[in-house]
Amino acid sequence: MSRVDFSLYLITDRHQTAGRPLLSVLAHALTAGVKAVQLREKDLDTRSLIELAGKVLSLTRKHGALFFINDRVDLVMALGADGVHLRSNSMPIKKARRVLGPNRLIGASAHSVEEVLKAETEGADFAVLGPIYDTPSKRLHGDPIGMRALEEATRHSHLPIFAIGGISLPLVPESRRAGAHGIALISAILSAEDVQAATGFLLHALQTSD
Ligand code: TZP
Repeated sequence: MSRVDFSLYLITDRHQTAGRPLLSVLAHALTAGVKAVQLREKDLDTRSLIELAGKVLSLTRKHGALFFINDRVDLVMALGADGVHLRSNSMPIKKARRVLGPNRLIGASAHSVEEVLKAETEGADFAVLGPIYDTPSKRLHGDPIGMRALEEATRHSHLPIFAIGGISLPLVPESRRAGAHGIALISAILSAEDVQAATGFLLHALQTSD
């Protein structure tokens, strides 16, 4: 059985919480059933990041959710987090595996089918492919690659693949039909007026479009 037993992967951006404290928004999402959170706060220095990571770790533990940290293999080890999320300019997957061992999870960002296949060969546990659609922070993530690319990736790879980039509730069935294991997102939860309700609807849509 895949060790990736979650289908909703919530990624943080404390600038997209509509002015609310990140921890309280995360608490609502976790209460509604989110089972995997990735801390991705690229503008924080190490000291501030580790402080925030410690708080998010406690919160995820309290709710029985997995906790990933973007890019920082060192912080994952220092805090005992559940996994790391690697970008194309992060530590290479194989090197990260040597540090993290076989039990911690490694997620890898991919922007093309080729990058998914590379992540699989190198030993990632799952891939996050996108941006599938336009996102508010589009310029940072490149041009949308579309559902076709997701379909192709899921046909060619055995890795669990999460669709990312402009994914919101109406796009869940389409993502599933394209073979996605799940969805990864920021704004559809963090910027929602009612975070708990938005999370609940997304989880329900994922469960019913299996
Ligand atoms: N990687 C590709 S798109 C993206 C990341 C981190 C942003 C996703 O944000 P949203 O708000 O879910 O579209």
